[in-house]
Amino acid sequence: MSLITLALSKGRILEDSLPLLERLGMGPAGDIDRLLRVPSQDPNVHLVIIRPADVPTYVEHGAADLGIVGKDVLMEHGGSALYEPLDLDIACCRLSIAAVKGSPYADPGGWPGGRRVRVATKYPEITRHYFAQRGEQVEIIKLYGSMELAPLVGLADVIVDLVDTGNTLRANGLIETGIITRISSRVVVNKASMKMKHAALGDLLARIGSLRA
Ligand code: PRT
Ligand code: MG
Repeated sequence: MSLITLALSKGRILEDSLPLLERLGMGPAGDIDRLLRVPSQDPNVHLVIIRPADVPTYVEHGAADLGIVGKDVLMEHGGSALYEPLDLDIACCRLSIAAVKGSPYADPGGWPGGRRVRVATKYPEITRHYFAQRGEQVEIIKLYGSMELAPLVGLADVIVDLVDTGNTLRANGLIETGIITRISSRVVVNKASMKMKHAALGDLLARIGSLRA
């Protein structure tokens, strides 16, 4: 049996992944608040717990054989260097466009003309692609967090951000004006690992798949 390394996205995806891993007999066998690399209850599986945005990189380079990561992060990372065999249907949300309620940018009839619309987002690649496909030339303002603040202080006209309940938008006087895509967490697999550890990974993927069926 080959040793398998599974990369987990720290934060809310980890929270949603843990019950799944427990049911697979692969829960962490160590202090996940301190350790970055933890053995699991399965002696053949090791866990690495990293920033969500780093998961595709670890798996792409084979530092982890597989990983659990948000579709938002995968889309922003781009490329087809990874297999994406399973949708886990956890940490679900949507990637949406939002504007200040009552502002011209919240008007369903369309944005005011005159100058390029400024879009604040943590997802410049997805955003650029989305608006380009619609023939809209936008100015993208890359932020690392608290996108909701940007239109309130005049840094941007609209934001592209993840929305779940909509409470954060509402609390900040923003309104969702469009949905770019639905998001959930996916299993991604390194292509070389899939060949070299075919039996072990195939078995593991089948077990994960049967869990969610
Ligand atoms: O720490 P680091 O910057 O590396 O990552 P992070 O802070 O983005 O991680 P974390 O723990 O927030 O997890 C992010 C991942 O969880 C995303 O990549 C998504 O795949 C998934 N996810 C699911 C979400 C949400 N739901 C979500 N609601 N990520 C973020 N949110 C935020 C959103 O950005 C907004 O600020 O929650 C707020 C909106 O929630 P509602 O319920 O008020 O609408
Ligand atoms: Mg964070």
